[in-house]
Amino acid sequence: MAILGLGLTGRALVRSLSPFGLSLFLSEDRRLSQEERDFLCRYGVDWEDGGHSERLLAAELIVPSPGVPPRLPVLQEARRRGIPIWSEIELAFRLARPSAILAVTGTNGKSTTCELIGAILTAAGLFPVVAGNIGRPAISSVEEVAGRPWVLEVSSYQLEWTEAFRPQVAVWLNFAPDHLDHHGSLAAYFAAKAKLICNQGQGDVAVLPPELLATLSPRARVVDYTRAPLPPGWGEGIPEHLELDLKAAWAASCAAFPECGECPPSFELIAPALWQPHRLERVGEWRGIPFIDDSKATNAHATCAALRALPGPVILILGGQHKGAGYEVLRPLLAEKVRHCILVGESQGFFSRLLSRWGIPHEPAAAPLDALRRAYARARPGDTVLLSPACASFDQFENYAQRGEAYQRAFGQLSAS
Ligand code: UMA
Repeated sequence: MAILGLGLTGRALVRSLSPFGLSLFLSEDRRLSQEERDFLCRYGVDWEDGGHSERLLAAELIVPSPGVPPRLPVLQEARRRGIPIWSEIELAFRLARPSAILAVTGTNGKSTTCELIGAILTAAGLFPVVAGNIGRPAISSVEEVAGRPWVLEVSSYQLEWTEAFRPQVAVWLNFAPDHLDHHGSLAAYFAAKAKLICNQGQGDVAVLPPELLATLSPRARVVDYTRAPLPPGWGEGIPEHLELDLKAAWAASCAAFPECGECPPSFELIAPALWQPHRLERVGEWRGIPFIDDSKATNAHATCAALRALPGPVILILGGQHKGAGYEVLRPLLAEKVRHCILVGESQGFFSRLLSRWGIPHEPAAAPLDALRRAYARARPGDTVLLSPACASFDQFENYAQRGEAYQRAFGQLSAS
């Protein structure tokens, strides 16, 4: 078996599969560090680095990491030769024996919804395991999840290479342009997401919003989560996008385990799951101006949700790695709520041209301390400084969490100064 990429997924695959005595070959695009070579050696894994060669084509099965683009020539060739290509989610699905699978996808709100389902099922005494794109590869939880509910966050990158993956309850929260650089087109991105429900049949449930129902014909029973009533006392006063995540989580939990609906837990047990790190996270206040870390907003729609949730005016830290989608949806909210934008990352030039056209004041900064200094210099009493970049983090950081942590550290430096 060949594994492409040695990130979180690649490492989890090596750890989980090597005890089975399989012959594993790992292929990595960049040069591996000494620590990574030692890791592979320890598990008896053969490897190549600095690119993907035709050696991959000798494998009986290829498992690409989610970030590996589907158009990679060697993957195309493997497909042409009929070599099976499965994502790690597909492989984990075939190996695990959970009591039920509740899988969540969508452009935004996936992680929050998964954590909420986890909290609801935990409160019902069902001992769920939450894994997937949320940061813990599904393959790592295959043994632990036996006989327990499996709550999986699945991205379009992971769905792309699925074949048999079939959750009993599939939640597709929303759809907006994103990841066009990876999938190549909006239609390909949509098709990858749609694989979440394509193997479902009678007895399964698809939890969807009405706008997706108009374009899909699920075989599973459909629940429109936007109309699902919440138990009394749940979610009062929370931002609209979180209320939708909560409704989806409640609908999914009740669909998988109807007993949840008979005796809803107290909202206090569930509420902590609404507030994810780096998702509208209030870091602190300096000179009376709050700083909010929304590093998890890696597309324009997520930044829109953040701007809607805040009263304004906002000094917005924007930019990073552009993923090919448009930003037009941001325009009215920028005009309404944003006093000034601080532009960071490799997309600086792109945003500078766009915001000049839209008449939004902006300036470039070298992230993160310089960006925060500039943001605070622009802020007036009553403003909020918001990091909600609408872009991926991979131009400067390993992931959105590392970006959020870097800004939180910089805020600590600034407020101590
Ligand atoms: N690599 C190659 N060849 C390539 C491309 C990459 O060898 O052509 C190598 C890279 O050099 C690197 C490794 O692959 O060493 C990285 O693999 P990866 O990018 O798939 O990252 P992982 O560390 O395995 O993390 C992945 C998800 N990453 C992506 O989808 C980009 C994580 O989601 C997920 O938490 C993790 O698996 C566990 O399931 C992150 C993400 O940004 C949070 N997801 C996107 C999103 O939520 O919008 C989809």
